[in-house]
Amino acid sequence: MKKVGIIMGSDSDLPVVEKAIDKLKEYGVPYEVHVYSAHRTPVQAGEFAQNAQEKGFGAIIAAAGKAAHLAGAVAANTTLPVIGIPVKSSTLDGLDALLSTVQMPTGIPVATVAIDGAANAALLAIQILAVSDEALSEKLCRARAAESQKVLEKNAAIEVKFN
Ligand code: RP5
Repeated sequence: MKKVGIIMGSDSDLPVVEKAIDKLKEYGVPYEVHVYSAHRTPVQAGEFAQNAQEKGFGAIIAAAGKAAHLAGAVAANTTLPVIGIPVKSSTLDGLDALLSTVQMPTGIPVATVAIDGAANAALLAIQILAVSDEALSEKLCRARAAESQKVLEKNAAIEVKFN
């Protein structure tokens, strides 16, 4: 199976990124985790992206806060799908990171999840790998069905209480 690369701009992003790591573990998807910064270690961030395809990665998740250029800088250096997590790490509540991550110029897409949306970033990466992995795709379907079942049970309890 292809690996998912997870990179973050600072180790201070780890509490958010851990939710993505947990989700990849849950699905048994191999991953690597690194700290590379678009601003503080731009050479290493670029090299990681340039070598990612031949190193067996199938998708890259990039998490950063403030003027968050990491996902965009990575996307500029690979044609692998790049998923950006805007991290809430400043006085602007993550809106700065959201806009910096989502507003990419045409030609260099970044699939941006919600502010601190690390679990969804992992799920999106898993969905990308599942396009060519039937067992993974079935796991995703089972998880969706289980989620639906939970909501149906909550609905039944609410209906009994109020109707
Ligand atoms: C960004 O600046 C990082 O991704 C982090 O969210 C934020 C703050 O970094 P530190 O000053 O905590 O290292 O580049």
